[in-house]
Amino acid sequence: MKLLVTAFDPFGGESVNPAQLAVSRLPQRIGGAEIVKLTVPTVFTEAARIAIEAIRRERPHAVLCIGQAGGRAAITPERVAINIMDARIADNAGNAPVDEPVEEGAPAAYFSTLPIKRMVCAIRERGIPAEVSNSAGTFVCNSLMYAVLRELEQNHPGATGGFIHIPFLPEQAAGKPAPTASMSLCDIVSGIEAAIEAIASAAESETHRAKR
Ligand code: PCA
Repeated sequence: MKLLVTAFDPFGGESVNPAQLAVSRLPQRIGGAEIVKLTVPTVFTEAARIAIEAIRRERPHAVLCIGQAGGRAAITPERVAINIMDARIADNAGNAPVDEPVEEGAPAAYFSTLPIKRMVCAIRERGIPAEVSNSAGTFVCNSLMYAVLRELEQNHPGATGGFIHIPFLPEQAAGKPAPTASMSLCDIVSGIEAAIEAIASAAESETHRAKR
């Protein structure tokens, strides 16, 4: 299977985005999946435009988007993306939409179509904290997850997609008031690899079932 993995550039005054660093360290193949990597800007609409362009070009079987959720203490596969943009801070182009839809007239929400519970189990089996998150927030990450799931539903039948939020790195937390949660890059990379193995093996059993 082919898996498109996206990450964001640094935002909100940070000099790194752990998602970008972690994705750049992923190998080219994980659990039988060919990994295609893409960095998108932390900019409303633009992130989705670039991701959708890559989906149309690469035709992946699955799409996994990854972003930083500073303050979280675990790797968190997201359950749902909602049709709202409500920014507390400006994105990297100075946009700060308030209570605007990602797409006018589109459904209120899309559920992740990745095996989020299996991903959480696989990450925990490596001794790394993980849990399902029921909110991807209302900033650029949520809007990218929403736009990707909508694109997959409308134009790529059979392809799955979803999002994982990851914590700050220790060096980011070190500059903030204690206690600020963080996770080592090594654990973040290992956790993402475990999640991708779960996605690949779920896709594999799906294919076997379809063939029978
Ligand atoms: N996290 C932000 C946007 C980019 C990123 O890595 C978010 O959670 O919306």
